[in-house]
Amino acid sequence: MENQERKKRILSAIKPSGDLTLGSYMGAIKNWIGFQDSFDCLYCVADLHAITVRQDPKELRRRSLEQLAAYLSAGIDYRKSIVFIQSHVAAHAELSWILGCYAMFGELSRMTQFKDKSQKNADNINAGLFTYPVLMASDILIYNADLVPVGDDQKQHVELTRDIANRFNSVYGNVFTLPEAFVAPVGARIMSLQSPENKMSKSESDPNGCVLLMDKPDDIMRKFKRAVTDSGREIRFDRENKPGVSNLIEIYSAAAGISREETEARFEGKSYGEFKPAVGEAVVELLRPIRENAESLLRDKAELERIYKEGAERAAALAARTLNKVKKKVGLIV
Ligand code: AQP
Repeated sequence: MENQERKKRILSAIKPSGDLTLGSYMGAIKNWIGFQDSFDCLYCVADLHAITVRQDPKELRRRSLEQLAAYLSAGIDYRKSIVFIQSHVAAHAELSWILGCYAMFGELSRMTQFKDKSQKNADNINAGLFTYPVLMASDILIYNADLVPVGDDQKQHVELTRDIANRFNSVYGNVFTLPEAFVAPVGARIMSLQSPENKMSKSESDPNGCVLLMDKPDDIMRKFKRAVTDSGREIRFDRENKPGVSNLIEIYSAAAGISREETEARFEGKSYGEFKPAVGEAVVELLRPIRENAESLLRDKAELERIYKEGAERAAALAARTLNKVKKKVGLIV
């Protein structure tokens, strides 16, 4: 209908550079599920971004499929949202080349993630690591996404995407929608179980600090029983002075769907020894259906393939429109 407003479009991606964690689920994927009713959503497995750091090819393939299965089993509905694998839509890489000609060396050099990753991968500071934000800009702009749900570390890249889009639009007219970083109103920030001052992340070196989405119940329980707390006794939320306990409260509250205060009240007078396994059990129950559904999807390779191919086709159709327009604008023969 003509006067019906178009839903805002969301694009979000996670790169399969490690196994998904409880943090990726509680901080990102869980929000994605909720967005599906109010927004027009595209969710992608950013495998091209993953190869900016050297990957074992077999592992990368396993993780890409596992990540896709996890999206679906967690509640991303491939009929509502477009779910796809980045490298299946060649237009991302094509647009990325063009946009690279509108991104400045100086601004790319200022990206903090580039600086961090260069330090961590001093023996492989490749050009892909440097132009990573250009590919990300292409992922976003090719779909004219309005909103990009991101963690803090990616906000700078969304700003850069806007700068590139603005620069392009100022020469060629209104080609790209200017996207905004979207910080979801709810969304837990989950810290490592072993060093709660650091974010739980898929590249964490201590396996006990990080709960994987596909972890079995025994592993989850073991990790929570070993979780770092503090020398006090109270189960009270205080990030600064009690980071370990506060993180466990955050996790329990998110898993049980209650507030921090309710969690504190539920465990008032209980010891850490009682609290830690209770958090473990809540997480086991939260992740059980996701893992089981993902495992059965992964056994049905044909179905998974059907889903990602359909997703790629739908995404490619949208992407082709933008890419064609861009090519014409810059003077390529289409
Ligand atoms: N612990 C977390 N708490 C809340 N949100 C989190 N996210 C990740 N970890 C947490 C959110 O998930 C999305 C994907 O983030 P990511 O790919 O940057 O995940 P990561 O585990 O943090 O990855 P690494 O360790 O930084 O891996 P590499 O080095 O390969 O990039 C984001 O929306 C993020 O906010």
